[in-house]
Amino acid sequence: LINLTINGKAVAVEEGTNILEAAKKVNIKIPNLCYLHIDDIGFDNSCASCRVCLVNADGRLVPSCATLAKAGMKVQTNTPEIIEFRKGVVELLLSDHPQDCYTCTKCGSCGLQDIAVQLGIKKIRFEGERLEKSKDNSSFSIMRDNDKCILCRRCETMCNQVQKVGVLSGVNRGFSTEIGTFFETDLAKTECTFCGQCINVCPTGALLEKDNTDEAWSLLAQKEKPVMVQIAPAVRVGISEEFGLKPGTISTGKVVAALKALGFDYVFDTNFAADLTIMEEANEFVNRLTKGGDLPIMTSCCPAWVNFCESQYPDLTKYLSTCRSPQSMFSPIARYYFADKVLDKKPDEVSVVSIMPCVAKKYEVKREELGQDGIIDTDLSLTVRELARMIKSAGIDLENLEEENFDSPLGYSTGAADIFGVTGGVLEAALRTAYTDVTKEELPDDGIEFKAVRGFEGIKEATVNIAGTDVNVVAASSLGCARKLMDELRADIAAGKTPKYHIIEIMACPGGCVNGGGQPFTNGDYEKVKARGAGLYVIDKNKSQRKSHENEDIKKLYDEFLGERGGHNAHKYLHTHYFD
Ligand code: HC1
Ligand code: SF4
Repeated sequence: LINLTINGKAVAVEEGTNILEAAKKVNIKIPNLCYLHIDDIGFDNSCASCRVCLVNADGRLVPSCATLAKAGMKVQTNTPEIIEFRKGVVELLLSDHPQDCYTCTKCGSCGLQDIAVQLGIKKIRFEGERLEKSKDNSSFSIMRDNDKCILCRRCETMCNQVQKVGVLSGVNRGFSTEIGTFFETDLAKTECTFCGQCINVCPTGALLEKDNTDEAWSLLAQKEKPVMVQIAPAVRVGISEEFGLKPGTISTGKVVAALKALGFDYVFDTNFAADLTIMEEANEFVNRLTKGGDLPIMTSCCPAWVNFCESQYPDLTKYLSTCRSPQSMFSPIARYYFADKVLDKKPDEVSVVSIMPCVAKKYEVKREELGQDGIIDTDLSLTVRELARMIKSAGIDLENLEEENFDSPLGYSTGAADIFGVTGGVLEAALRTAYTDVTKEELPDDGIEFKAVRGFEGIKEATVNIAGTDVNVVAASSLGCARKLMDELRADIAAGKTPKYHIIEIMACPGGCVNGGGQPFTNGDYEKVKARGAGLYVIDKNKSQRKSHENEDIKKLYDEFLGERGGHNAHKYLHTHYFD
């Protein structure tokens, strides 16, 4: 341990600790802006670009995020000189920042705004040249506005260090420095997966989801055209934080009530389609296992992962399950089954909106293969943050709403569906049904929780014995972890070895959809992500049915509309193909 003093207080820290973290140990908070460290996912942004966290260490002004604590060091964090210096730094940042806080989407959750308030900045003393920087609205998922970028480099760190996609980096020099892409290519034309993790760490409004709330209001205004809405598993735990509730609070009934209050005609559940996904995916796995098909089977419900696989590992797309994601299974069922059978409407006489914790879902809904006869299956995909904004602007008091139930029949789901929203959950849900498909027996109640694939480590492995066969499974979250597994798989195939795993689950966002690029901002607090995941496991535990194949409404859907699992109609409405 290293002993030093900070503002006269003795502190002992491990070697390699920076001053900023050392100060936290004695409850001294050093104001900072660009610094962010998320231990659980290996994210460390301590490039000291903003200089807000300057302290005096042994007589020298140094950035506390990028300076390691040393034995005997004497640190001052809040002398008048330092406070004045910090104010100056923030004023300089503000002097080159658009002054449109009132209309900026990030207003209220902006790190720059927060630090200006915290430091009590009342006026900006500096005026100088301002450069108009680039904007990029080329993708369906992400908006980039470099005028609002403070060059903190968090997005770059996320994309390179954690996601290992490598799309974003600093370009140009000096005052002209910007965060950009290779040759300033539009984001839509790069290998960006639209995972949105860069948005989640951006302190300002420089990176945001593409806002589709205006289109949503327009759909709601068309009274002659019913609007159906589906909500993803991780939405019911994610949205709570937007309304001041504790992370992980289960808000299912309140979101349903809020959506009804907003004017959605039918409030359904993506979970219903998650159960349906398991019916198809478990069937596909068992077929591949017993008939010598391509193994491992890789889950395909995460659209950023699918994008990543298509662009970085096109040779491995044949291992992806051909199942569409639950979002994209739900919409054709809503359009071609519910609209027709229950509403007596044509597929294009209804609208389908999804609420997702994700920005890549906005891209997924635009994929041409996820529609037919010129009708796009899902009209719009909104993030949790967009939904929260709509609820707030309608003056709906979510916290005090009386809970309501989903509409039927596309609103019922088993516990297997809820856990889709957390890393390892799709795999666990698939095992619960694949086991029964192979053995024709039910897992005992105390055997349905596959604990080895739970938790927030990036890669979790297990071996499950099904009818005498050892099935090796693995769940990975983050694209960096995905890359590791894909490199291993590629190497095994090249060496003529049997691949190590039978089933691979991949979620692009660390922790899964509970940490999606469309969830409420956590400011790097990974405990919030864990609490959301724990909330989903509670929902699962409290459900009377916890295996997808027990869902009676799904059975009815096969009887009345789809026919056999994996059959002709199932392929038409529930499966897809990939680009390689
Ligand atoms: Fe997800 Fe999925 S779990 S991808 O993480 O398979 O977004 O929540 O909706 O489609 O069900 C996201 C979450 C979500 C799909 C499901
Ligand atoms: Fe990188 Fe994901 Fe951001 Fe794209 S969305 S730039 S892949 S972090």
